[in-house]
Formats: sequence, structure tokens, C-alpha cells
Amino acid sequence: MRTETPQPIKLAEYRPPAYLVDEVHLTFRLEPNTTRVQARLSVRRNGEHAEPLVFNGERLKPVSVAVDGRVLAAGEHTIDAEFLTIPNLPAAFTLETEVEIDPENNKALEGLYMSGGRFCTQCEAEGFRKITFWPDRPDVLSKFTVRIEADRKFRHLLANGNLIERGELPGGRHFAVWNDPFLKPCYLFALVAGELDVLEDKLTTMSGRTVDLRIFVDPGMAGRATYAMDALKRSMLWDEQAYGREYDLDLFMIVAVRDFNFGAMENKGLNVFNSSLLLADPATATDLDYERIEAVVAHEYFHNWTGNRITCRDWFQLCLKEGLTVFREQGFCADMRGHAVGRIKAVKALRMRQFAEDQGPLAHPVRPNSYMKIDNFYTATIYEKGSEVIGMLKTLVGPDAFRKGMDLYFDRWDGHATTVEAFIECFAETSGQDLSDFFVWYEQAGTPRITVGGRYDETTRTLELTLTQTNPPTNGQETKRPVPIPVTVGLLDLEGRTLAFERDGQAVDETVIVLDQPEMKVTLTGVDAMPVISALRGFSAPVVMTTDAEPKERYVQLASDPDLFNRWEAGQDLAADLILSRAAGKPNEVGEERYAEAVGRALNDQASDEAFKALLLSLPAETDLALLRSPVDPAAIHDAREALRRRIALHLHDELRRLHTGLQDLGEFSPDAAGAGRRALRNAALDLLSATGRQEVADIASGHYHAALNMTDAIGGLNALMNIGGPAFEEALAHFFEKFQDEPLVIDKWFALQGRDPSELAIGRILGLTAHPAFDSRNPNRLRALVSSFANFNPARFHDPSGAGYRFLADQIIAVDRFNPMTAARLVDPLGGWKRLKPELGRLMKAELERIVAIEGLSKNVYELATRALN
Ligand code: B3K
Ligand code: ZN
Repeated sequence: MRTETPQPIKLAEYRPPAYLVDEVHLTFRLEPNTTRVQARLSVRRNGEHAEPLVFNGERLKPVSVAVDGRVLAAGEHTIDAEFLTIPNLPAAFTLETEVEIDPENNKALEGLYMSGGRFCTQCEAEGFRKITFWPDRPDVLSKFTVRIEADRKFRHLLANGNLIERGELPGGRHFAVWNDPFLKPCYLFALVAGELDVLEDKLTTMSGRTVDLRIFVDPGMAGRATYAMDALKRSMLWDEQAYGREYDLDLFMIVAVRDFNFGAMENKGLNVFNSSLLLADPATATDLDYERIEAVVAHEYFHNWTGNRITCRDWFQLCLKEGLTVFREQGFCADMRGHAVGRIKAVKALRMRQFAEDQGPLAHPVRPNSYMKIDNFYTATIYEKGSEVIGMLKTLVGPDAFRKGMDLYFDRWDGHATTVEAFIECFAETSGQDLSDFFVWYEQAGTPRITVGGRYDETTRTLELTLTQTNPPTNGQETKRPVPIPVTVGLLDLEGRTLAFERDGQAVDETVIVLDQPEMKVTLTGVDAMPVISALRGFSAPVVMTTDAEPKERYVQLASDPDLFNRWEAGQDLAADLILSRAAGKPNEVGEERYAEAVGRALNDQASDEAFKALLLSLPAETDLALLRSPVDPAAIHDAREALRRRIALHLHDELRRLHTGLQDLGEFSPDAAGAGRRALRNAALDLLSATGRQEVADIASGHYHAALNMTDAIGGLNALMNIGGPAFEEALAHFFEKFQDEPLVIDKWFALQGRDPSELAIGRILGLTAHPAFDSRNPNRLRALVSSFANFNPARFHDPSGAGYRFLADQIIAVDRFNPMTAARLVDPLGGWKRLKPELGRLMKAELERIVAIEGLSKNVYELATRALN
């Protein structure tokens, strides 16, 4: 057991920094085990009083500390495991420090470390303190000049900003000096050194400046960066058009690294990416990879304004940059790949991750008010719900006031570290609205529940809508206030035609009702026929909605709702009801047939595109279904969902076969939305067919796999074979490994696929895979490929009645925590759901959490999440 309990940090206790650093010169003498870092800082007192200087510094071997050129004696300063403290300082002075660090043995992948024989850094949130002594907080903004010296075999020496000097040094070494003219917090610092290939391009910005674009990758891989480069250029132009934001340096660089704790990092002018989110070609990357690369390249680029030029005052404001940047990224992706499909995918992800978070012990507000390790708060709530909140803000103030509010925000706060309040104030000013109630969305955790019901009066042609909201308690927040919920509503007649109506005397097809009280009534007039209510169109708010709609009304929506989100949603609701009835032992076979038939009709709708149809074919995820009822019996949900899949597959067998044959890619591969949509629909058809378990489908899947001309189809074939199991699957799995064994990103997929194998026999194989020679828990991609895909996407086996799944996850968390706490902590989440499980499973899961918190020397990261999950 830990001896001291780590203390939380609180938003209410925010104090401005006692000292500011206006300028810094850093010199790195790079060596794998003994890198020297010299820092010369211009420091200025920030308050009235001469408080002692307390700078962060962890895992640094101090060499010297000097103030205004004078080396401090032992008694003039103290250095412990976390801080450098110096009392009695003047109001302004130069601080010089030198430390030694060991990048090669830094397996936490935070600070300066080595990946694939190259030096790289990761500083957000609090990694810079592992590089040098510094006030490691986002509200200290400084101008950085960085000199890097290294052996010439580290050919590229990169840092933020502009290259101002480079040259040779004696002893086979060389150097480069970089200057970043923009003020930045230390978390945006980056350095990379090594042998790399580079893909180069240029872009002319809106004011006519030429920007050099460079993407650095493993030698031989430059060809795989072309899609990322294309996405970068499209992002840069989009930000000019959509937000009037121009890039500000003459050079923009991205570097791909294989060992990275998460997706990518927006360091000023030098983004660092997990190679899985940068490298793609048709043979090794799926359409989903292409889609994610486009999204993440855009996201990190957009941070240049929302995050870098304007940053966060403190880490409680994380959503200020993350929620807003996700919102901008989603806008870009919708413009690139289609609004309806983009929205459906965003909501699927939100429900799967954020709604689950809200229902568990880790529920927290979009702006939390306390944490132990900020690394634990890079969550779906901060990111995805943070983006939803901005979407609602835009709906509430309208697109014009929204755009003006963004302009005002950029004008007012450029070059500063600020708060969510300051952001919202911009929109209050441009819209003239009082947004104080809106702010509750940032402060209150949990998913609001709303109901929408209607009473139609034929004689007066009026529809009286009754809307209610409740906000269930979450961990630490027992009572809640109502929030303003924009509910977009339209009406259809029973034939599926749009019904126009009047609201407050205005004739409209659609209206936004702002539900800001526990209950509200709204009367719509001029409603000429019995209406089907299409509410929460486009998922206008991140809430759970129930209505009194009957299946027949849902079927009208599934066939005809002009709001494609609600058309898809109607199908999901119908499917969820059928699956949950069957899981509760009350199968509705007539309903299941009817559903299969309706899906068949939707597939034949000439007007909708393939990507949308692929989404219609996929049933709600088991994890989403588990959120709808408790106690949860994951096996019953899995079996019921499979039963519905089988019924649809049998009912639509010929249609699915026809799709599978007709949609085969013949021409050249194109990663665009249309090509990806065709492949998605073809693979979704095969996936459904495989639910029949028939030998005939195994043959088709085997043919599909072996004929695949791209990774999307190869994985689609393998996946279908896995659903059926047997020798054809074993053969293809071995073939895949053999073929791609030298492609780490593809072998990650091989592990991930097996982690998701739901068959009863799979558990033994999955647990055994950690002993496979290709498994390496020090590489976060490989670790997550197996362990996260198993724990998050294989409910049937993760919740194996033996408890073996929980034990396996706990073992991995404990082992990885010894060297990489950030990544270990990101594995804890699936253990948070024990209270909602059926008791015999819940007990087994809880016992694993107890085992984890009892470990001696557990990191703060894992401790925080595991104790919250327990309490
Ligand atoms: N800002 C980074 C995330 C850093 C996570 C640190 N634990 C990537 C992003 O959201 O763009
Ligand atoms: Zn981000």
C-alpha cells in the first residue's frame, strides 16, 4: 500500500505564477544516456512580494545552478525530487542551470526520450520538468531559442520555430539553432534529432506568404506521408476560409514516431505524431486509418490558433483548447466527407466513450475542479463533450454571432493564457445574450435525460409538445441545475413527407426549442396532419432522449426522415429495443422480421450514399446497449445482438450477396469518401453475412481476404472469418502475420483483431498473446492493440464468467505502471463499470481494482483512477 495519499489540485486554489520567464536559451548536448541541458532564463518577479522561487524539476541530475552569473552554493538553494527552490532573489535576474538526463532509459515516454534510435520529446501536460528546471504551468509564456548539438549520425536536428543557424563541430558532431518568435508555454516545446526521410511541399497562405511544409518519417517511408501532407494543406486552407486563421511561421513540420503515449501533439511549428496517425498507403492502412489521419492532422494544425496562439491559464481549462479544437476538426471533416455521416460517427464515438464515462465513477465536468494527475483528464468528456458544448453554443447564439465571437476571442486573447469564462464572454458580447446559465454545461457532470412527448389536436391543428429534463446525480455532484438544451424539432406525416408548421406565427419546417427548465410546453400550430415528431435532429444536444413514439413512427423516420441523423437513429432505437427484449428473455420475432425488412428497403434507397447505408447496417454496439439497462449481463446482450444480426443476414441474404459482389473495387484505390463508403458498405454486408456462420460465407470471406487489394478489405475478410471461426480463419491469420511481419503498424492490427474475437474459445488465445515474440508492452501502440481492444471492444470475453479477462487487464496495468504510468492509467477505464454489472461479475471486477490499489509504489496516475473507480 502507498504510504502517503496523493493530494488533489483544486481550481479554486489557482494563484498566478510568482515568477515569469520572458526568454530562454536552451542548449542540448545530446547523448543517449548522458544528455546535458543548459538553460539560461530571463526571470522576472510577477507579484509584489519576494517569494522564494520554486521551479519544477523531476528525474534531473543537477550539475549547476547560477543566478546572475554566480554559481549558488549548497546552502543557497535546495533541490528535491520535485522542486528547485531558491530564496532571496532580486526582482529580475538571469537563472542558469545545467542538468543531465538519460533519454534512452526514459520508458515513460514523457520529457526527452528515444524512439527507434532517435531523440524526441513529449511535454504536454507536465513533461518539460523532466528536461530542465522550469515553472511548468501553461500560464508562463516565453520566447525560446534552442541550440541542439549531436553526433552527425543524428542527421536532422529539429525544434520549434525558424532555423537560424547550423554548422559542424569537432569530433564528428554538428549543431542547429532554432528560434521561435512566438510566446509559448513550455508544454509546446519540442525537439527531434535523428536520421529521417522528409516529404516536402509548399503552401501559399491567404496573405500570399509561402510556407514550407515538411513531414519527417522513418527512412524509406516518405511515400506513406503523402496523404497526411494532402490533409495538412486542406486543413490550412480550410482554417483560412472557415475561421480566417492564417498560419504564422514560414515552416511547418510534422515528425512521425513509433513510441508515443497517445495520438499526436501540437508543438508549435513541430507537431509530433504517433506513426499510426500519419503513415498510410492502400496496402497497409484501412479507410478508417485514412479518416483518422485526416482528422488528427487537421486537429493538431488547428491547435496553432486554438491552443498555441491562445492557450490555457491552467490545466482545468483544458477543454478551452481541446473541446474547441475537436469542434473545429469535426467541422473540417464534415466538409471533407459529408455532414450526416460525420455527425453519426461523432455521436457514436461520444456515446460509446463519453456517455459511458458519465455513467461511471470517473464522471467529471467538461471543466473539472480538481485532479491529482492532469494526464488522467484527457478524456472523452473534455474532448468530445467539450466539442458538443461549443456546438450548442453555436446553435444558441446563431452562426453569425458565433463567428463574430470567435473573431473577438482571437483578437482579444492572442498571445495570452486564458479561461473558459473569457471565451464564453466573447459570445455573450457578440450575441447580446446572457450566457450565465449556459456555463452550467461546463460545471456540471453527467448526461441530462430529456423526454419529448406530443399531443395532437385535429380540430385546432395544433401539436402541444411537452419536454422535460432531469440531471441525474454523479460522483460528488448530488444535486444539479437544469441546463439550456437546444432541441431541434421537425415533423413528418405518416407517409414520411415533411409537415410544415407554425411557431409563434412563423411558418417553418424545423425549429429549435431551448429546454431550460425541468418541464416546458410548446405549442406548434398549423399542423395539417397527424405528425411524427422528429426531435433532437442532428443530435442537437449531448443528452439521452426518450419519447413516446411507437415503432410505426420510428419506421416512418427510418424510411424518410430528411434529417439523416434521425433516420439512422430511428433504426438504432428500433434495434436496441429488439436486442434488449431478447436479452431479457422476451424475444420479439415478428418485430425482428419487420426490422430486417425495413433495413432492406433502406438499402435500396437510391438517394442515400453508401457510407450512410453502411452505418444503417451496423447495430448499436454492445457497450452502448449496456448503458441502457442495469444490472448488465454482457453475455446476454452479446447473444441477443448476434441473434438479430443473424436474422437480418438470413432475411437479406440475397441483397447482401448482391451488394458484396456489386461493390467490389475494380479501379485504382482512392481513399476519398466515396471510395471508402463503397468499401464500408461491402464489408458491412460481408460482416452481417458472417453472422449466419455458414460454410458458404466462410468461403466468400476467404475469397474476399485473399483477393483484397487494400488493407480495408483484408481486415474486412479476416474479421468475417473470425466471426465464423475454424480452419479458414486460422489459415488467414497465419498468412496475414507472415505477410506483414515487418510492418509494425499492420502487426498492431493483427493483435487488435484477435483481441476482439468474441468466441468462447478465444480467451485462451488472447491471454497467451502477451507471450508472442512480437508483443511488446513498452510500445503503447502494440500494448493497446491487444489489451485495449480486448477490454473495450470484446465485452463477451472481457466479462468472461471466470474473471480471467479482468485479471488479465489488472496484470497489464500493474506491469506497465512500473515504467509508463500515463499509458497504464489509460487502461483502467474498463474496470470502472463494476457497480452496473450483474453482481457475480461486479464482485470479480472490484477485486481486481482492490488488488491494483494495494500495489506498493503505484503511480499517482493509476492510483487516482483506480481509487475513484472503487469508491
Ligand atoms: N494535446 C495533445 C494531447 C496531450 C496529452 C497529454 N497527456 C494532443 C491533442 O489533443 O491534440
Ligand atoms: Zn487536441
